[in-house]
Amino acid sequence: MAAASVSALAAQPVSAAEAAEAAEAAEAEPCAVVNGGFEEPGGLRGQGHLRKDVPGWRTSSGDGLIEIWGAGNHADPMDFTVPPDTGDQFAELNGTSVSTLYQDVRTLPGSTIDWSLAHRGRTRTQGSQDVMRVRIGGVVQVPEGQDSPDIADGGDTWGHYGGSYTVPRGQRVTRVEFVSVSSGTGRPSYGNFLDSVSTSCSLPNQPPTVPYLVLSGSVGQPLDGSLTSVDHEGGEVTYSATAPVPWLNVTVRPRGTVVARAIRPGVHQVPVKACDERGACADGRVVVVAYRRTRPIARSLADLYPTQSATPPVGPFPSGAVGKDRRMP
Ligand SMILES: [Ca+2]
Ligand SMILES: [Ca+2]
Repeated sequence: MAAASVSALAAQPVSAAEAAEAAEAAEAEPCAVVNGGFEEPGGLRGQGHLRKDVPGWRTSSGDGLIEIWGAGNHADPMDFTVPPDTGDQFAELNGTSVSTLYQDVRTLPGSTIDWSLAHRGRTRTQGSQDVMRVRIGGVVQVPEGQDSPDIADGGDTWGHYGGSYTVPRGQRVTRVEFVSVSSGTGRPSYGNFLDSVSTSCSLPNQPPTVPYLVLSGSVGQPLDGSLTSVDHEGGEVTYSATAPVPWLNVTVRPRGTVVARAIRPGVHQVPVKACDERGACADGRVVVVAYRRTRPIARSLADLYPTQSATPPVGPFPSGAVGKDRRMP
């Protein structure tokens, strides 16, 4: 049985500069946090390193100090060694005081941020837990973004958590905060170990495993690209596009040539299908990044919004978005 497969999908934007900008915005990784495992600066051994040179991270602490722990540490007041969740180092949210560590990441409105982290309490005292939250929102906004439920752990093991956040319209910079809520020891400079922080972005309704073709250009301008697929038995492959949106016209011709024309700025997506003559099919997607003709690309990206929802949902984290020992897939 031959299987048609959309094996290679190449971008054909209108210019190299626009290609770079659109691909940067449309690709999945602009929202990644830096140094999420607290491995830099490296080579730190023992507990309690107070640093101002931790790449990527900022702190709410007035002294600007971020606390990093390395191998061979001693978790006073209970004298034992805490292994990092990953790598050689981790952070303590309660550095010299109750504080928040945070990063500002670049985001595409309408995209989804998936986050994950490892959290652990500092003391092993039975029933004692350190508590933190994840807060995600705009850099300046009231109220201050969305809070995760409490993330609470004792000192015996690392707990693993994950959740997601939809970037609202117009929000191109998003602040991801890791907030100390309380310490099981009751001491403001003790508690809330944090490690293995990771974020990733995905465009709305775009399964990351489905190949796609990115077309970029001005509103109203025809955009050309081509889909490539292979029938391993040498038969013909035909293509089709389904579920067009009202402000996007996509035609997929035989041999995989795509012509698209958007009448509204934004990121628009259309599923496509490649089938061989025996009816075996593979799914793909055409992503059209359309911007206002009269604006330079750097500004027009502010106008991007998702196809499926003119107003992205903004609300509390969905129930079940946070669960202990649950990693994001
Ligand atoms: Ca680490
Ligand atoms: Ca501390």
